[in-house]
Amino acid sequence: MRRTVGGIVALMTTAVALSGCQDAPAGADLPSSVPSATQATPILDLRFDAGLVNDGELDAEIRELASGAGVTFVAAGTGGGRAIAFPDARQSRVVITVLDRAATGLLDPGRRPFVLGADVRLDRLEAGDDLDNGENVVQRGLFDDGSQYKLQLDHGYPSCLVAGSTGRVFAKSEIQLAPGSWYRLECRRVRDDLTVIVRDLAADRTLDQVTASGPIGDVAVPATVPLTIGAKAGANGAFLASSTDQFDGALDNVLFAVD
Ligand SMILES: [Ca+2]
Ligand SMILES: [Ca+2]
Repeated sequence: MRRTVGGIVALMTTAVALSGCQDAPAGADLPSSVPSATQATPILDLRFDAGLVNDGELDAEIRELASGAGVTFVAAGTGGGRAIAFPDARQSRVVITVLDRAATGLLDPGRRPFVLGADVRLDRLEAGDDLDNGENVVQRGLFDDGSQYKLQLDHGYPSCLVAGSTGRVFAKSEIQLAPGSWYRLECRRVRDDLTVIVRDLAADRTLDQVTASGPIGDVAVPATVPLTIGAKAGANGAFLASSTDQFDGALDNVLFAVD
């Protein structure tokens, strides 16, 4: 399924509609100001149909780092095209790094609203052992960098984390993803609100959205720190063979859009 700005807005419309339902999950209220079709700009739009290519605005330097076998291209879910599949984390370590080649700062949303998303299909739930403990989907910045944004799965539960100059907010869904099925996950930051949205792509329906709130402030990471897909990398994009939270499964439609 191709991801467009129109698609983001459609999902937001769904989210707003949900918040008005009596059975909407607690914390699902959304702020009135959300990125609109004319404002949200895809900075990263990785569809994997033609390889590791960015269709978004960023002049992206994309690298794949692996200790053994790398990602493979597999048939995508609904909508056709291709997705990338990571090898079993217990057999090969892989991370895809994305750098802002011209140091434009486009990967730093600052205080503006942004959306970070990906379609995911887990191979299995993590083993939770020394070799496989967590599923990192997309992130920029490490815990010690001050600013960070991150979309991850923890025992199959999607969550979003954003840290900025004034605080850190974490939003976690109560929906545990089923291995083998495609889901669209989004993290949306608007002012002090961070919302995680989980959508079942086969059923074409939003399963959950949870908003957490608190001070976040300015989100900016040094230009030398890459955005990473499927695992984290060390400072300056160095490969971390010791990382245990590699994603196990297939990814598609990685998106980062800023208002
Ligand atoms: Ca694709
Ligand atoms: Ca894993």
